[in-house]
Amino acid sequence: MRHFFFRRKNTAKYSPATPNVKPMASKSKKRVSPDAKAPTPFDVRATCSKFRILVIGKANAGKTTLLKKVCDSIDDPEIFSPSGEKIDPKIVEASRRRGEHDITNQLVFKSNPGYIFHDSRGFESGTADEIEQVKAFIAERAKTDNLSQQLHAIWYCLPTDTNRPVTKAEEEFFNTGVRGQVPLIAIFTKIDGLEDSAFTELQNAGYNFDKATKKLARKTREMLTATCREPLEQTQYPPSEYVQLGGDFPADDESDTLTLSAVDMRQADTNCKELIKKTAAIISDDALRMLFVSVQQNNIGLSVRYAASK
Ligand SMILES: Nc1nc2c(ncn2[C@@H]2O[C@H](COP(=O)(O)OP(=O)(O)O)[C@@H](O)[C@H]2O)c(=O)[nH]1
Ligand SMILES: [Mg+2]
Repeated sequence: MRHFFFRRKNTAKYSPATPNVKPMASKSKKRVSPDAKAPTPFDVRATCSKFRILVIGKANAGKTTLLKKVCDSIDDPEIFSPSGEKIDPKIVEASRRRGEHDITNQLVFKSNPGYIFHDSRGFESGTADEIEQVKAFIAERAKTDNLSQQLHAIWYCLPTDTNRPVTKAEEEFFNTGVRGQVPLIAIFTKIDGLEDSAFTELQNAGYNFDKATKKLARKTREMLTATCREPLEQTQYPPSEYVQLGGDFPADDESDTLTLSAVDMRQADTNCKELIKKTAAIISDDALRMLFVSVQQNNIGLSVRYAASK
């Protein structure tokens, strides 16, 4: 029996955690805070009702899968121009095929319109132009005093199922301080793929099936540290935080009894709680953190409603 037969139950199709739901009201309600000094989500929403995130990652890094999960959506996002006009997805698809990609477009999921995402396709080798483009976009957003137009966080997706998860171009991104003051989380995706490589390495090293399975969590964590985390930590402007999607390996170094498995984020029972928790933790501005939590709480509310109706 191949080891992943019992670890993976449902890898064939993306299966959503919740169905798509009606959009929540986007207009902020004016409420008076009981404590006038402390900002509440309602106060913040009066000037900025959306949390704006730049998502960076090569094609197939798992960005769309992640965003759908965060927003509890099975549908693709709607696309809006920088001035807020809705764009026909077919036009975007055509330009994507021609190799163009517009980072300034705003992606919004009907199921959680509290988020605005900007999508950047990441950096392959020799993509100095693309790094410049992202740098210009971040710099332009940093210039504005308008909180709702600023970038509030960057989610940088790195697929771990490749030989070199952190490319030279990506090291350059982190060495040249492109992100400025915007908090950035490095998100390691496709950990289940890394785990498969770890299993192969263990078997190649002579471990039988049972032994390899017992050592798997530790080995995967070691590979994650060596090939993903350390190269980023050694850069001049490293990420503010790190999250591995679907692979929460405890820091138990000596025992060989860790049998936790990584999960494929396409599975229905996966979630992004760790990413949400860490994103909230790296937002230094109190008011913005409150906005983020309130945008996300709407989502948790939706999840709870869905669970109750099942
Ligand atoms: N094995 C595995 N595949 C995934 C995972 N997340 C997404 N994928 C698949 O990887 C491919 C690219 O994902 P997508 O979210 O479209 O990536 P994007 O191009 O960065 O938006 C799709 O076929 C997804 O179904 C994961 O956690 N594990
Ligand atoms: Mg995508």
